[in-house]
Amino acid sequence: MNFNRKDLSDDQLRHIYIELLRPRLIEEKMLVLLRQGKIAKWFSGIGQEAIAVGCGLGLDKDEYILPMHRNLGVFTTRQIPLHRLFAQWQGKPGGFTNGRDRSFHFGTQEFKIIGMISHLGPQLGVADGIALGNLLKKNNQVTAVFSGDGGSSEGDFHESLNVAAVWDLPVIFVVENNGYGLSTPSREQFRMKQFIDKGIGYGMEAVQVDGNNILETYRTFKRIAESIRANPRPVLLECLTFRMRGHEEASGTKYVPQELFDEWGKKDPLNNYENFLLKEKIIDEAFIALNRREIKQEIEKNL
Ligand SMILES: Cc1ncc(C[n+]2csc(CCOP(=O)(O)OP(=O)(O)O)c2C)c(N)n1
Repeated sequence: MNFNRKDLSDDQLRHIYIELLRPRLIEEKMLVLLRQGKIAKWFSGIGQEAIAVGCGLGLDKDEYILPMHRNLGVFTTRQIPLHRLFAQWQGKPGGFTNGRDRSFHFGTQEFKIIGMISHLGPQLGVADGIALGNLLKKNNQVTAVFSGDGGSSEGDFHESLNVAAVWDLPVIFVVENNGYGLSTPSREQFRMKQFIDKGIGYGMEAVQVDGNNILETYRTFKRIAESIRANPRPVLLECLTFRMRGHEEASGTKYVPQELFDEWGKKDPLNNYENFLLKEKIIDEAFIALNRREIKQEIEKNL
């Protein structure tokens, strides 16, 4: 994986590293809590973190993001206090839905995150509505909404992209193309080669990015957001990645060939970025150990 730092300072590169590390360590802890029966279910984003983190860092804090079930990095980059997230997932008071929900189906106006709609596709239309409001208010804000490759087979995907194109709505439609919609592989889901090819049909700019390369995702979100603020329009952003665990923890991964895990394991977003920073001497082993320790302490303190 090639990383190009361009104009990013050492401090910025280190900050991005910590933002990428945090959701990974939170997830590892949640997987332990799941085994202990302290949370009911978990949708893992391990291996896909660079997309949510790149989005959270690339947009302004007052711009709406509509994440999905694998986008923990959106919540952590918005600096939501961890005790509130942990309370939410454990169905405790102090979360965002007063114990009524224990998954990723929650939002928070305070942090400009709209809760995922379980039916997947409909949330793209909600992003259109927010973007229309922004357009009418002329506030130059961008909205980012996530869909999986599987979710894109729902009719709402077409309707939402089409109207956004026709009305020049300032939305980034993020497609996390991870090759599977639950157990259905892409080849049984659609015939096109890549999502950016859909851009032509909608008359919409479409950009493809290595979704595991944090500098690429961050920079692409930032660049597209700046461009949309100046010139309101939708952009389709296809992020190529892979789901390294099951759809959710109970459903297993028997249907995924081992070669795919081997291939994508080598493209792990955190390991690759860490190795790049080590090689460039921007961080050292002591920095890694310190930050891992600090984040783990932060997690324990907030449980
Ligand atoms: C209408 C509807 N069908 C099925 C589901 C169950 N479901 C939730 S997520 C999901 C898989 C979606 O796959 P994809 O969009 O590729 O996202 P990924 O899980 O790969 O991140 C399914 C089948 C649902 N929530 N709503």
